Amino acid sequence: MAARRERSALAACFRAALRCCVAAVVLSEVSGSESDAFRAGSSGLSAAAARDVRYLLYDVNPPEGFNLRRDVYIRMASLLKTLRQRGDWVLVLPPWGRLYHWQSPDVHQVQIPWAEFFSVSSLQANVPVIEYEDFVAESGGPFIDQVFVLQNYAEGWKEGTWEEKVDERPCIDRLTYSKDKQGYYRGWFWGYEETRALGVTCLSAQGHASVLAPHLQENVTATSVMLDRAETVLHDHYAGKDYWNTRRSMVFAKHLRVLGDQFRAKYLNSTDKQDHTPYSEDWTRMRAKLGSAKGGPYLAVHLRRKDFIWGHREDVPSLKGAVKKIRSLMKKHKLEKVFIATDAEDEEVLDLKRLLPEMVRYEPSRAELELLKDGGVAIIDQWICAHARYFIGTSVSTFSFRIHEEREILGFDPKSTYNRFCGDEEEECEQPTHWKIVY
Ligand SMILES: Nc1nc2c(ncn2[C@@H]2O[C@H](COP(=O)(O)OP(=O)(O)OP(=O)(O)O)[C@@H](O)[C@H]2O)c(=O)[nH]1
Ligand SMILES: *[C@@H]1O[C@H](CO)[C@@H](O)[C@H](O)[C@H]1NC(C)=O
Ligand SMILES: *[C@@H]1O[C@H](CO)[C@@H](O)[C@H](O)[C@H]1NC(C)=O
Repeated sequence: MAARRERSALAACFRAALRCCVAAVVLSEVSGSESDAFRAGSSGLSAAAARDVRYLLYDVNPPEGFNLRRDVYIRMASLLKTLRQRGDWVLVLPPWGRLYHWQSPDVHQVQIPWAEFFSVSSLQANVPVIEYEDFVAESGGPFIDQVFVLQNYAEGWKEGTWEEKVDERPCIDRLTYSKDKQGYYRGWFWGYEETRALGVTCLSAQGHASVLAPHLQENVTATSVMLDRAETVLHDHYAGKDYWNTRRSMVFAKHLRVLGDQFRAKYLNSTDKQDHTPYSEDWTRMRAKLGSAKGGPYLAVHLRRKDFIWGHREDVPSLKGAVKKIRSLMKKHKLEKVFIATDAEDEEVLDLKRLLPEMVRYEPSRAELELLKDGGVAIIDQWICAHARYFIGTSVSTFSFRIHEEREILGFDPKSTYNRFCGDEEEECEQPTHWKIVY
């Protein structure tokens, strides 16, 4: 109880400070476009204190990669839309960091705001979202009222009787949260050590994301609710209109697109004008006709290695096998240049260069890497792959899947997009599915 009081006192204090801050802005005589920009940013703050805002936060199982996390965002945005049918919910963007694949040494890769990778105003044109640090500022401090750790049902489900359901249940796995001396729950919280939760319980959930909505609306009164292990719930309607709206709103941050475009122009003779890939910052206006994009005069390849080859998967080619396929595609499509995106170890990249000396790669300098981080570099690779005349990716890699979607948005002929390498000995090499945009 003392804890709760302390928390509300702190919250009130924060709110008061905010109101002062807002008042100060109103009183001061900022003028012109600058003041408009500021108002656009701060109006959310002043309004939040007056509104009955509720916050939805979430996190994903730590081992999951960047591109699966992008997919979980789509599920949460969909849940948020359902929640907003009854209440003023806002989605809090989970800071990026501590990802298993982001291994560049000595680069600080935690507490990364979404704005470093995505255009937040584009996301906001789909659902109301705020960065975590804005949540802390406007909600009254680094406190989350209630964490629900999502899990399956201990008993599984009876065969042939799939039903959608949600129930508070005892935790199946050991909790990754523990109580501190004051009775607050401490946990990872994206690397924000001062963040605390007032309650943590486990919620068994089976079904699509919006199956959680009635529970959060009717049985939970907490203002801020965090769903941990959010990947447990499924898409509401995979590849439906709502899915695509959210996917289309995930516009890459402008600085990353600019760097990718500069690279295309400089090394690949590729510009939007020549390639028929006009882009609008406003995704609601992007509606390229299928087949209208021509793409730059190069073949683009996503060659996923590391954990994909350690398991000796039969659907992933040897380097030799990949190069053979690359050469045959270049010949077939009369392309002289090939762009390679890969997570291969340095040694393997050297082997690849020996087999394919003409290959082009985006290799950031140390300073660029520090600035862009592994996530930004990966996005630039994806952006360049998305603009090629022809693309071939790696079997069941979410990194490749995100490139498919980006090319679909740009209006490429599906034949030039939904391609993947086959394993050297793979007999039935099924190609990726074409998912058409629903506008
Ligand atoms: N720059 C760059 N990084 C890559 C490439 N392929 C993989 N990576 C890195 O490796 C990570 C793993 O790929 P992800 O697709 O995000 O991880 P995932 O969600 O586990 O997906 P899978 O590819 O399906 O494993 C990416 O997030 C990148 O950090 C690439 O071609 N270029
Ligand atoms: C709310 O909780 C009650 C009691 O635990 C439960 O019976 C009911 O189904 C719950 N309602 C929703 C919408 O989850
Ligand atoms: C670049 O492409 C254009 C047409 O798309 C072509 O006319 C030009 O010769 C190319 N330049 C180089 C250096 O290859």
